[in-house]
Amino acid sequence: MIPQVASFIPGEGRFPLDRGVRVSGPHAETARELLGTAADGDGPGEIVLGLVDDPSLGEEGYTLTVTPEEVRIAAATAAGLRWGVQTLRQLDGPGGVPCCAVRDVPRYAWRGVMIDVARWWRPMSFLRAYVDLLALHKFNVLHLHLTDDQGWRFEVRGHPRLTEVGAHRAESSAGLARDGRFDGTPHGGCYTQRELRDLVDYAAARGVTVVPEVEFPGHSTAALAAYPWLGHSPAEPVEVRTSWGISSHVLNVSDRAAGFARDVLDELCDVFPSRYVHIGGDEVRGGEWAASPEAARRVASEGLTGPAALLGWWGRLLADHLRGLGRRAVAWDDMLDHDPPDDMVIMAWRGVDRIEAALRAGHDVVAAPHTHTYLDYAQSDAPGEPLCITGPLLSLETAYEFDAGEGVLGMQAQLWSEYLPTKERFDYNAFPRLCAVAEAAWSSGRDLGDFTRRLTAHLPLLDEMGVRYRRPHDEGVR
Ligand code: TNX
Repeated sequence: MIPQVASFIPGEGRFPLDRGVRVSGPHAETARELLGTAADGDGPGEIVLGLVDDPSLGEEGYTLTVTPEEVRIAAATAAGLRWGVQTLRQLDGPGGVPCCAVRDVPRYAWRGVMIDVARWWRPMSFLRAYVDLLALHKFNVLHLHLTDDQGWRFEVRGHPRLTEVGAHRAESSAGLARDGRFDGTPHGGCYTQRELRDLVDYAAARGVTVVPEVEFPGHSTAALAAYPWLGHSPAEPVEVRTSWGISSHVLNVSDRAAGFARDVLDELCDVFPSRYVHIGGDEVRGGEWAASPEAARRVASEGLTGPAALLGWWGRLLADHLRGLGRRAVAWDDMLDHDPPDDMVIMAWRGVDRIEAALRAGHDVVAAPHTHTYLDYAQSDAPGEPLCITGPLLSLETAYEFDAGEGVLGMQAQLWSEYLPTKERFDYNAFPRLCAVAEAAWSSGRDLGDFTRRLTAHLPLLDEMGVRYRRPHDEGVR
């Protein structure tokens, strides 16, 4: 099982989990779908789901009892029942499910995976398959990075050029030339609000909340290409970026740009019911603000210390607006240096010390340190390893050993996608390290040897799900 359960007591015998097994109780339908059992199963075996009033199970804990005749899953919530079903699914092996008694509760409330669909658009089938994989590993947040310099993927009805113009870039080979895989053809794609609503529902049925991210005020070249009046050089419009790295362009601080951002958030909140909404806020270059008379006026009227503080102005503006919509803003930890509102959730990416700094400042924190959770980094320096973004080596062991400590809301893995243009490349970077992150996020203890053994037994399930993972300790396979 991955992630490891809190307690497991083995019993005698096995429960045969075949198609004819009857499933009853709340959420039986999703359970049947996950377990592949028939809707009209007529026994003899039975799986009984039941809600119980047991506060010690919390929001997501469950118990699972397997005897040769019957499986019982009990939880205080629908979420707990779903995780119990995922455990049952993982326990199934040749001859059935081994009899046992499991009691399990997660360590952290936020167990996330960020998928960057801005650098490369992915079909909905890809995202659904990843929702299935997240749920299998008991992740409960899919953080969707919907916009960046290289593409805007979220349909905004009030500002249609965001996707008409911003969802397409002139060529795709930038930064991948060394890989020799790209032919320089254009790249583009976006998601309609309808498609995204369907994804939200699909994920919710599996216990996964989709937390959307739209990036302000940096990483916004695609929006500037769509609406040049958002930027600093409307007479010389920028293009949707075709190279990676940090752009010098940022949104301006006009009332019109602020209104635009509010419009986007209104539509975003309409599509995504998540309590949390990510507003970006990372890697903002202040050069354009420093040279802008409009920015100077804003700095003066707001009594700010200088143009750099305009990042905080943006953060407060967006967080206030989201609060009015009953939501909470999440931002990358760059925001921490610019007086963010107390209720802003900080996603600490720049190092473990940023987790501590954000906690000290009294924020809710999601730990996402690049050294341990950036799965776009290479996992080996073996010669046959595919080209990855420049960064420290991040082995399976490094991912596994990360401990986010006490006091954080949770932790998450990042799959920035610059160098992961295809599903094969994405899978290869994601797995099996996502298994390690799943365990770091759910389980309280850590035992690398035991994890490695369980992982070996787990890989056939990933094969079955069509995942093109990197074989652990198999150097340079593709
Ligand atoms: C930094 S982390 C970024 C992303 C890149 C990533 C590549 C963060 C908030 N910004 O724009 O994709 O590095 O590793």
